[in-house]
Amino acid sequence: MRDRYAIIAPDSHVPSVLPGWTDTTAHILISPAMGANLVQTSFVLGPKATGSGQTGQDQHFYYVLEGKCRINGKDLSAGHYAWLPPGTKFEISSPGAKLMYFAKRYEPLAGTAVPAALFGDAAKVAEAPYLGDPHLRLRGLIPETNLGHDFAVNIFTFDPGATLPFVEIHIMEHGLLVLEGGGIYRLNEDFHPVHQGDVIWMAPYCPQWFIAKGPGPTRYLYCKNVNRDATLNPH
Ligand code: UGY
Ligand code: MN
Repeated sequence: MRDRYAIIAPDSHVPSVLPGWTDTTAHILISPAMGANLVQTSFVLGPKATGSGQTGQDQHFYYVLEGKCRINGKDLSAGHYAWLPPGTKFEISSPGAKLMYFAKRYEPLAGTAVPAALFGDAAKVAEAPYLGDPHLRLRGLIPETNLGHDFAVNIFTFDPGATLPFVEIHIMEHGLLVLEGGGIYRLNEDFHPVHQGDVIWMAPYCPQWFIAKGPGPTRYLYCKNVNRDATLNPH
């Protein structure tokens, strides 16, 4: 952990008991307690798992890594996801699943409606080459073209040896999970090997770059605040 980033590997996880959840092991990986403006939590749901509550002023995003679960009446399995707007009750049940969860305070935009709840399947979302590189492909799971959305969740796929095209420095903050493969992440001036299951927090303006190793593809799931003038809307 550094001031502007953290890499949280599975062997350091310590579970939390979360009110509203039964038969569930939760690891809160990224949170405001470390200076982040987002939350990223891993949920391992047992055979009798239930979770319920209210999104309140936040938006929730659930991505199914393994198994099956039901979120607000929709049946989801691996690769499926749910985005819940603020002010939404949620009811989750499962016979066993692993979920990755992201949440962020929703920032309303005057004159623009809050989008309705969204359910999807990552496999059905079209992949596009990133900045013209066919070896680096992006899937946007939330339609960012709707300015009502202030939070993007994407999946990046890198062929072996593919890289982010330049060292990024940007106001947006990321929470990230390596879904498959691995490589070397540059964060600030530091270079770290990362593997499947590793989580990375990148604060705003943290310099970031990545090169994927082989032999297979590398995929990561990450979130990003978008579509708001954060210079004028401090949290
Ligand atoms: O969307 C992004 O900012 C992305 N290119 N960043 C990243 O993968 N670290
Ligand atoms: Mn970035």
